Amino acid sequence: MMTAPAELTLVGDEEAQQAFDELIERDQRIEPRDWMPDAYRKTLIRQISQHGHSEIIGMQPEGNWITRAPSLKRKAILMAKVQDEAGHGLYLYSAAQTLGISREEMMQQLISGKAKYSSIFNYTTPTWADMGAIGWLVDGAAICNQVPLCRASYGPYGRAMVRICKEESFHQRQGFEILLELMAGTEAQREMAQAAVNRWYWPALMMFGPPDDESPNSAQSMAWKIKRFSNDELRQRFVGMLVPQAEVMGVTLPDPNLKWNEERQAYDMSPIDWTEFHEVLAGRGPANHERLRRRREAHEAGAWVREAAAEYARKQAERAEGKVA
Ligand code: FAQ
Repeated sequence: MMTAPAELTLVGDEEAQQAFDELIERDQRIEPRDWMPDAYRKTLIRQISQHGHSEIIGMQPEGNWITRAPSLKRKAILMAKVQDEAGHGLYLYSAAQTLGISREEMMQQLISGKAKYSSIFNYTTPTWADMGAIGWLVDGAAICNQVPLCRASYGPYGRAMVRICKEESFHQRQGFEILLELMAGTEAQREMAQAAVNRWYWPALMMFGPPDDESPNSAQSMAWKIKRFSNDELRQRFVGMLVPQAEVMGVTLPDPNLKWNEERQAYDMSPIDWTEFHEVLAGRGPANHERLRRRREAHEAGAWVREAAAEYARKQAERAEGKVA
């Protein structure tokens, strides 16, 4: 008996879904050519592209200090870090492209203001100590969040994360070292370091996303083994990492209620001001407007490079076909 094509598709999808579920269950990787549910593909495109945009926009707060770094050595280190961030953006865009979205589409979503990127990059960097606080707190939070992502079920994302995390470790270290040096300096330098830590501490805690009971994507992303830990679990782990490091530096974490809880084996802390987080996500943070304006300008200024590269590729292809001498 002949099987109708519609039935064939249905049976095929069921089998494919089962094969997908088994791969996830056995903790194996989903690769670009494997069948995957549409919702899995969409959530990966959402998370990976937002992550890529965060790296690209994240170059701006530090880019602001490249020309004003206090020494040649500091300038070289900062330039290398910001270049790493551009590289991370590119790996992430490449990983997202394997899911069927183009680079152009992602860039349009970013510059039109439709796409999200991490709230943290909408804060300003008024002093050199902010470079230390970004490295220590922002890269520190990024590592805490991203090390588990090295085991994300989607192969290209997990593999990109391995290299990114290695580089983030150097970034975190350089931030720690900037603050350590300032804390060993004059009274004014110590005050500058403490003020930067005060500015970045709460926004860095918000990087992990809303509390678990207000995180619409977590449960499904954890079931698909994209995320391995919840937002609150990672935030708690991050605070636990910071406390001994703050002691070494001699900076105070700006939370009067931060206290070790023996019973929970974790730090108790003050509630986070989620109104601020939602304001930043709604485009009303200290630097949202400026970040997007700069990104649009850079995109427009780079148009000639993209056009020249496309034209060169076209000529190369013609040559290969023997049309042009
Ligand atoms: N900012 O349901 P959930 C870096 C959104 S890279 C803005 O919990 P999910 C390196 C979320 O997208 C930093 N939006 O979402 C560097 C969702 O919106 P949607 C970026 C946020 O995805 C260092 C909605 O809220 N890292 O720092 C934020 O399960 C120094 C509901 O939230 C990554 O992207 C936020 N903070 O969990 C560069 C890591 N939090 O899409 C330069 C990968 C949440 O439904 C200098 N991403 N939202 O409209 C992740 O791990 C996850 O996507 C989370 C959010 C944990 C960020």
